[in-house]
Amino acid sequence: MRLFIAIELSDEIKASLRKTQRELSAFDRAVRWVTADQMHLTLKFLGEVPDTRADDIRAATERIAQVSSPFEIAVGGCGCFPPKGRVRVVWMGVEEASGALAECNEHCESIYAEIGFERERRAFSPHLTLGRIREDKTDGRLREAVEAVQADIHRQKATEMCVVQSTLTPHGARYAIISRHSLKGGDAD
Ligand code: 2AM
Repeated sequence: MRLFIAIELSDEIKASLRKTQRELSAFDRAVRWVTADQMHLTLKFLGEVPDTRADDIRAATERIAQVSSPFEIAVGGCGCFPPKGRVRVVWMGVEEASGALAECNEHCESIYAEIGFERERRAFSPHLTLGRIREDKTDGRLREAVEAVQADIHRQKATEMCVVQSTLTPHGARYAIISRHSLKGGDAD
């Protein structure tokens, strides 16, 4: 099974992501937009794992949740990966002022490493993927349009993290939450 760890998004944030996707609809041919049920904030991508590891992963995730504090994200600016050259991903940025999101990601890196998952080499760059590029023949117009988007800031409390199974189908990835873990750490209210 293919697994990743994520925070679910509120309907309000999903609606704001949909609005931004509509504003960029001139690029519908270049971009495969994610659907509302595919939107999430990834904490850690685990990849393909044997089904027999599901219990280990659930237990490790519960340990992470026990030491991670709830937090509030602010979703706003729009950008592209990579930062220069041909665009591969269009995203909305995620900010979290207290440091609890970065700490939660750090707990993920260290606790999943204890059970055999490689640490991510790239710095954690929290984002919400809006779309992935099929083939960018837009000569920079897509990047310009993304950088010109003026999206309102929307906030959301995150109080639980989820283990998510991803099934790749010819129509795109289907995600199913297989367990939820309440964030119980720290001194957050
Ligand atoms: P992305 O949104 O930036 O593409 C499920 O695939 C989730 O895991 C996506 O949110 C994806 O991030 C993230 N992810 C991180 N590393 C990945 C990888 N190597 N392959 C696929 N997805 C990855």
